[in-house]
Amino acid sequence: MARAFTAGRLVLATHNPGKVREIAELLAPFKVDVVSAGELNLPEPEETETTFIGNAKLKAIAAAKASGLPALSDDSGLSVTALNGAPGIYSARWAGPSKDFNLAMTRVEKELGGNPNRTAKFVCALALCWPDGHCETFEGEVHGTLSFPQRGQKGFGYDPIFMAKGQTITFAEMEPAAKHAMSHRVNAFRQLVAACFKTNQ
Ligand code: ITT
Repeated sequence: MARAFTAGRLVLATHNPGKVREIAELLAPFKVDVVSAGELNLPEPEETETTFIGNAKLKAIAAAKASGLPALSDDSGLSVTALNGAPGIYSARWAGPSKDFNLAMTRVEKELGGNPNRTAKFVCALALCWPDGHCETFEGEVHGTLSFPQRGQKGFGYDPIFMAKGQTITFAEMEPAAKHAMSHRVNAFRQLVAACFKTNQ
């Protein structure tokens, strides 16, 4: 059985403001006081693992040990079928040191070239880790297609080029609540809540 989250305070082990916003919104119905790694001035660990789950654990363990509080991390990315799953765990790194996602999305389009296969998925691994090193991990996905040029101003990262299956607008054109109804992050978050947050509702 998964370890229950019973503390009143949780560190969001991410330095990505888009993730902080989305995860804080998802946690809002629960009685949890949320503080981000940025607010605590925690260092950004190097992502040395080869899987989303591995990197999520590494980030949450680092934040939990540094803060003495349970920490929730998110390792996520875009996986493009015709690019053999790239950029995948390298999704943030494709944006370069200046975190320029125009650059990253242009690279995806360029590498696809004339390939007609535009299917892709977003993957999100969540890790909830405690200062003693214990972790609970969850993975969610949302399948869809890529669409160029970019459309929409909402969301973050690769949202302007991703259309979930059955949708005609990109994630960046959707209201946050609509993205929350179907996203990879929500999918993983629902599993986390079912396993660890039962007593907090
Ligand atoms: P942290 O490690 O501090 O959490 P990061 O941005 O480096 O921040 P990742 O290593 O997990 O995070 O990189 C994932 C990238 O994938 C992220 O920078 C986004 O560009 C992209 N991504 C993840 N979820 C996304 C979403 O819901 N919409 C659009 N892009 C997303």
